[in-house]
Amino acid sequence: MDKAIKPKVGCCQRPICTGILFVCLIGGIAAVVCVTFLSPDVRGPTPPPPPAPLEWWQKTIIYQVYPRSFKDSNDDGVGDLRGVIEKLDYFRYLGVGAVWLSPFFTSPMRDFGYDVSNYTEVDAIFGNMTDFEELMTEAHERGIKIIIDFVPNHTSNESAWFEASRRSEEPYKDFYVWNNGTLLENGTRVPPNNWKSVFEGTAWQWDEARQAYYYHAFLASQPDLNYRNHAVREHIKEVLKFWLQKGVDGFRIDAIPHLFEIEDQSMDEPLGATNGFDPNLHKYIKNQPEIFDVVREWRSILDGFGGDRFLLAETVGIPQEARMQYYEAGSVPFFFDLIPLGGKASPCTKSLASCFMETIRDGVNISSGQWPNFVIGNHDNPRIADRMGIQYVDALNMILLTLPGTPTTYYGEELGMHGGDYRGLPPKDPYAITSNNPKENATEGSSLLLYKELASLRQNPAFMNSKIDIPDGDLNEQVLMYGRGTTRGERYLVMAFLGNATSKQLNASSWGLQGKVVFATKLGRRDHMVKLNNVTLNQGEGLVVHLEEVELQA
Ligand SMILES: *[C@@H]1O[C@H](CO)[C@@H](O)[C@H](O)[C@H]1NC(C)=O
Ligand SMILES: *[C@@H]1O[C@H](CO)[C@@H](O)[C@H](O)[C@H]1NC(C)=O
Ligand SMILES: *[C@@H]1O[C@H](CO)[C@@H](O)[C@H](O)[C@H]1NC(C)=O
Ligand SMILES: *[C@@H]1O[C@H](CO)[C@@H](O)[C@H](O)[C@H]1NC(C)=O
Ligand SMILES: *[C@@H]1O[C@H](CO)[C@@H](O)[C@H](O)[C@H]1NC(C)=O
Ligand SMILES: *[C@@H]1O[C@H](CO)[C@@H](O)[C@H](O)[C@H]1NC(C)=O
Ligand SMILES: *[C@@H]1O[C@H](CO)[C@@H](O)[C@H](O)[C@H]1NC(C)=O
Ligand SMILES: *[C@@H]1O[C@H](CO)[C@@H](O)[C@H](O)[C@H]1NC(C)=O
Ligand SMILES: *[C@@H]1O[C@H](CO)[C@@H](O)[C@H](O)[C@H]1NC(C)=O
Ligand SMILES: *[C@@H]1O[C@H](CO)[C@@H](O)[C@H](O)[C@H]1NC(C)=O
Ligand SMILES: *[C@H]1O[C@H](CO)[C@@H](O)[C@H](O)[C@H]1NC(C)=O
Repeated sequence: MDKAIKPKVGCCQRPICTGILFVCLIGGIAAVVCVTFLSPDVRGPTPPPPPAPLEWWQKTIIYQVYPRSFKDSNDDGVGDLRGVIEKLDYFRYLGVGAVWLSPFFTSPMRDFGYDVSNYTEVDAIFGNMTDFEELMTEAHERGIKIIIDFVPNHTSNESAWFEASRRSEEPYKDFYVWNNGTLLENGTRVPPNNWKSVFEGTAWQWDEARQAYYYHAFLASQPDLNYRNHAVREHIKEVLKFWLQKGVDGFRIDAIPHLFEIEDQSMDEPLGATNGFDPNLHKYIKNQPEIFDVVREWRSILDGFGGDRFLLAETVGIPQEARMQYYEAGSVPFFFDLIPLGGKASPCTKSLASCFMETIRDGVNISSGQWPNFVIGNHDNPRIADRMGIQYVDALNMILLTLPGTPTTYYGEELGMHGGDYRGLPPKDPYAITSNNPKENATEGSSLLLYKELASLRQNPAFMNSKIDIPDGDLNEQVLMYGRGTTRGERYLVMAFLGNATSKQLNASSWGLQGKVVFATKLGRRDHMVKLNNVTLNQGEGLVVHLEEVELQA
């Protein structure tokens, strides 16, 4: 386009081209019209339009609360919604603007609430609907948004929907994925195919009442809903509307890549397909293209309640292209890839710092206009301190809160908690953040105060955007380093030593001569100047350095 325009301009500048000036003029006008109206993006020197103002979910930290083990308000040994209400001031103190609540819906709790028997009812162990409504009001009064978990893929086998479906009652008859199975010559009935559940064994469960198999991607007590059935989709939309009317600000959608299986249930999966989440092995039961139509339908329901409602999709084990499709359908795909790093099952065998760098590169490899997000811990995994090392916890919190996009913190990580794998334990309140808190926040340099400082630092526009400067290659494979800033404004260098040595000296002169430390995980460094050609970092130490503008000689 540019090349086509330039010769015309040149022609009109010559003195003896009056004869063809008219032609040039027409051509020029056409070019201007063309450039102005058809392809505004090639106008070269015109500055880009100012970025759209950020939505609330782009400006906040999301704080995940698992209500069952968070705070027990009535001493029955189980955390509850009133417990969450009691901690709302703590969230504000921390600098967290949005809370994501793990499921609190009626459930037999065979999968810790991820087996819902009634989507629109509060389970009695957590309280009642009045408590939830009060939570919404109290949170909103403090400017805190509430995101709730939504488990659309399957219900509990104790759901009224499933009970009606196994009796073949309309409209619930085809609400689930039923199959008569295959009758062998010797009279034995077997499942229709070899599909396996994520947890264990065949994904097909024989149901005596209906005399058919039902499909369950997870536990046998979690029959999958049949999203090819229009009535199911309508019922689920009603559930979304129910909570939107209660004022919820968004949903985190569980296990969404599993929403559909291939329509032809006679298809066996490739041999060798095992349990688990490997996307390459489960090509018929995961990541089906129909998912995005459903996500779009949900997006439009949310938009009916205001365009700023947030849709966060849990998407473990999806290919990169699918990530783009989730964005395009109006959701934000949760980027999980930092979580397994450093652990026993880490997919990355390099140093922790190199693995983080590589994974962060993937995390921000999205189109402009798409908003990144990062998370390092959640309810499905041991604590960061246990997986990656307690000595790195503060630096990892620093990384999470200084990366571009929206960070999600699993509750307790701001205290550097560890040992919290509660799965399979009898109901109790293992964490009692209350008792940790006064001790923690009274101590200067505690994980909590560092977290609070970071939460405040990331309010700076230099951090609240989707841009990151990642150096080419690794300057040092034990030190994670990246730059943050606005296009024309302040710039910051984030650095963390994630290696094993007690300390590390490095030359970061490619970032400038010197800078002022605005955040440090260790006491005593804050507000000091550092010479970037000779920085010493102790093990697990993280710094955020305000880079000094280098004065150019005129
Ligand atoms: C500790 O945190 C509570 C909020 O949970 C706050 O009210 C209190 O002022 C904090 N104490 C200190 C010493 O920062
Ligand atoms: C809900 O529970 C609260 C206690 O948390 C109680 O005061 C209230 O009466 C209950 N509301 C209903 C409708 O049961
Ligand atoms: C869910 O619970 C609500 C309130 O108790 C009730 O009105 C509704 O019928 C229940 N829905 C199902 C599907 O059981
Ligand atoms: C499954 O079996 C029932 C009888 O138990 C029969 O009515 C139904 O047509 C069968 N479905 C299919 C798809 O063959
Ligand atoms: C029927 O055949 C299948 C497959 O060969 C076998 O696994 C099963 O045990 C047989 N059932 C009976 C009752 O013989
Ligand atoms: C639900 O499934 C579990 C596990 O398979 C089973 O123990 C329970 O009896 C089932 N409940 C109903 C109502 O079918
Ligand atoms: C970014 O993702 C695309 C796929 O969407 C891939 O082709 C490309 O190689 C990735 N770029 C980097 C730098 O990883
Ligand atoms: C620290 O050293 C141990 C043992 O050599 C190694 O397994 C671990 O990966 C190292 N940790 C980091 C963060 O490099
Ligand atoms: C740091 O690296 C730069 C560029 O490679 C080099 O010019 C400088 O001498 C180094 N400084 C020190 C103190 O090693
Ligand atoms: C870097 O600083 C340390 C002290 O922090 C000093 O011992 C060392 O000599 C310095 N190295 C260079 C190359 O200036
Ligand atoms: C979700 O439901 C579909 C059937 O509609 C099933 O294929 C998939 O495995 C289920 N996923 C989960 C996580 O339950």
